[in-house]
Amino acid sequence: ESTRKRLITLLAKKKDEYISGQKLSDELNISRAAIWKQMKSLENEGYQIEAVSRKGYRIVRFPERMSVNTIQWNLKTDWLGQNMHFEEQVDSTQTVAHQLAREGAEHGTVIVADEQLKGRGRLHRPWHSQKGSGIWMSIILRPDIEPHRAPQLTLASAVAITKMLKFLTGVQPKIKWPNDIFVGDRKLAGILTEMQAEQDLIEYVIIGIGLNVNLDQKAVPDDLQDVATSIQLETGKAWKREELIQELLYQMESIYELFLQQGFSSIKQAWEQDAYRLGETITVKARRKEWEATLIGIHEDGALIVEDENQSKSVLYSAEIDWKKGE
Ligand code: BTX
Repeated sequence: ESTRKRLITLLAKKKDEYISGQKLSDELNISRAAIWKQMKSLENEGYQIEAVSRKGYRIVRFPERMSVNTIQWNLKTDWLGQNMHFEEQVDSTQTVAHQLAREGAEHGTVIVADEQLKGRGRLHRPWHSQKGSGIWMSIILRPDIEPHRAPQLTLASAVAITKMLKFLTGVQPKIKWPNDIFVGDRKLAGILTEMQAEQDLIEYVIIGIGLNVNLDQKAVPDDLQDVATSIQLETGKAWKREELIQELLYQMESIYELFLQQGFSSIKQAWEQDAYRLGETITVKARRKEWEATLIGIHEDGALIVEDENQSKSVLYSAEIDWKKGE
């Protein structure tokens, strides 16, 4: 690691705290004059650094370009994202995550990309991941739970995303079972959960999150014009992705801990509170059939509960739901 990178890491650790020149020179093993020179070069790259006598140095503003440093700068998690990778361009952060997980990457490792060339959704559907316009991120988790519970992590992640959106952006998101976040009838975000497991042991789970942030109408591809939305389209302004990622990881970490300690049922209520078309008639596609039903909610274990016109209830573990045909 270069001195420069280590210097940024030291400065970036705490948002509002100063670090003394002496401490920096001890940790990096370079002279005070060399540190001053490094600071000047950082400033030339767009960092704004404040120097206060007897206190030390502090980063006030980061450059526009996203990096591990700009994301970790104000990250309030204990473990999630403390190990982080950032790539300018990848095929898919999922692929990178699988590779890292196989090589032993620790629980809570996060991979963020500025652009994906082959972003993917479920069933090999493509996920449009234009440069600089969204959060394209994968999270490696190593939960000590039975493999059949892994889909609950998708629902838990959806709750974390809605909490972040409501808290920071004021957008009113709805969770469409099992893995999408909608605003109105347009998709704002999608979650792709993949798992490597044996019999009754999870080796790792990868939670992929795609969230459209600064995508304006012109940038939305033709085939997604009626399908997709972004935070910018919903709020009329551009957003700093780092800030959203920091809050999202913070929400994810606390919901994950709740999930492990108290089980999925502790998240069920939060999920249903923001459920898409709860109590309304929807079209359900499952078990090679398609029918209209009322969306009742989710079961204690995360399964979808729907009720048909004869008041007969179904509990579904795999299904696609859509708004009522003809609407
Ligand atoms: P999904 O299969 O539920 O949704 C995929 C469908 O969503 C596509 O068929 C298309 O209709 C629509 N779609 C494609 N791109 C977008 C977009 N940018 N915004 C809105 N709608 C879109 C959802 O799958 C899960 C997606 C996870 C994506 C993340 S990004 C980070 C990680 N890496 C990776 O390759 N995938 C995940």
